[in-house]
Amino acid sequence: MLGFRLLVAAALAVYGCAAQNASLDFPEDFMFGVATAAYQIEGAWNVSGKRESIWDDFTHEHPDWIADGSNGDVACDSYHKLDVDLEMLQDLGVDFYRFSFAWSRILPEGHTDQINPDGISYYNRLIDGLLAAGIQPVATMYHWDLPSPLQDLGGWPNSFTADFFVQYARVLFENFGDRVKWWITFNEPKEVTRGYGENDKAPRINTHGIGEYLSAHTILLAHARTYHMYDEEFRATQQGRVSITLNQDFCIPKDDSEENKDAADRCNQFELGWFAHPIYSQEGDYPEVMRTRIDENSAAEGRPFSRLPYFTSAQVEYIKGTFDFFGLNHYSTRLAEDGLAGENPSRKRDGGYATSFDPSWPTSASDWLVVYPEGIRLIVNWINATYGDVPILITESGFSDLGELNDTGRQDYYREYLRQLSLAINEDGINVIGYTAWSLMDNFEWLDGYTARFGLYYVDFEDDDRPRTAKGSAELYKQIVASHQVPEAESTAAWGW
Ligand code: GBE
Repeated sequence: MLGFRLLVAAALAVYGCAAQNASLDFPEDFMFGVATAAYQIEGAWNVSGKRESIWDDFTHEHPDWIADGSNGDVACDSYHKLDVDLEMLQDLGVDFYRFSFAWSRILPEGHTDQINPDGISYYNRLIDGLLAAGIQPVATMYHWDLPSPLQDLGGWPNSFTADFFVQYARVLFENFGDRVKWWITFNEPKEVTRGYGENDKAPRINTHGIGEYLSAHTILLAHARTYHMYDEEFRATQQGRVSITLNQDFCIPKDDSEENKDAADRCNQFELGWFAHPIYSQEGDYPEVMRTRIDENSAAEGRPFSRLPYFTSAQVEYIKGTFDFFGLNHYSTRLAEDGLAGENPSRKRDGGYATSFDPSWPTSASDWLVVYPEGIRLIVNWINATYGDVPILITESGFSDLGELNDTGRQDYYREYLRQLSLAINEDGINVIGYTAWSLMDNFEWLDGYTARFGLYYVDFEDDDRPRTAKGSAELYKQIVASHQVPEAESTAAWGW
């Protein structure tokens, strides 16, 4: 019996190899990780010297804006459960852990005149714990939790916020840069700007069409200054990498018409190019199509200046090239068509496109997240074609459901997205260096509160102890990380692709 089994196993192995062309789906040095963000997991919102951020204020003042009226006061309580988090990471066998620093845990007032030793020691324990387990820290400086005193001064539309950010970044390099070798200045700046141009992000100051462009401008300069500071003062000794994470749910044309192809291109330029073109393109500066349309709209509105601010030519040069890799968060894909959407004026309306989903695409627990695995292959190809052969690190990707332990939807998502990503690498020759599953565990999902869950681990938010339980997807991911192969589907799928 045993002999027969071995024979079958050997035959399968040979078949498997032949089917896989005897090569791995992912190169040996390809890195796999998982991600979280401070406000979504830490809790301890007012513990050990931490002060309020705009997300504390947002959720406390307006529980009615959150689906279940909840907040991140306790969240996964990772501030107190660091050891458990480290065990989970070790069990997954990941190469890296992407987490974010809570600015107001380190600098309670946002300013460097007061550095909170308990905040520093929390992140020291995290970083040392990771390194002891052979896991690289990938650290995000800003994942949406601006210290409230800086919002009182205007927040990101105020260009001086860049000064405060750079000072904060210096504290991070000085305290952690001896051990952190992968830095991300901002997570999803486009989403940050929505706090000043739409109603779905803190601080919910809806200066649409104006505040969103001003905040993007500040963030781009803050990013570039941080990158140059690293170059000038830290790179020689610390030898790390500094970049930014941009998010794009890729836009493809709704049909073959020229106008909808243009609309899809405008979508990608107005959303991804907005930040990517100044940093990653040869020419630098905002994409031409943004410049033209927003200048024209502003003039037509009778304004004496464009709602899209101008960089000086020195600033264009200064921002250009401030990257060591391309951090990309990618979850989903949209169909774009020519047309007007959003408030007047707004970035959405300036873009002149509307987006929708193909009804055949599988859905998730998030209204914006549908499953279109080819999208990840398309977008890394687009980035490569548009900005050249930059190393791409997928810094987030994942799927939401209502909290099933046998999370077949998430398992199918990872299998299919990773299969497409491996095609991008092996067939298309795109330089993708790593993939990050969002998220290590269920956590505070912003406006959705705890209703939409993204974790590889289930978290029981009813239990004071916040116990974590591995879902099926944790097993699957562990297997993929260890083998660098995507296993054939066991057809758990409710959907057949
Ligand atoms: C990331 O954001 C975040 O980095 C992470 O914190 C979060 O938990 C995770 O993903 C899961 O959400 O038609 O333009 O109004 C926009 C994802 C929908 C960012 C797009 C939803 C960006 C959130 C719809 N947004 N996406 S529309």
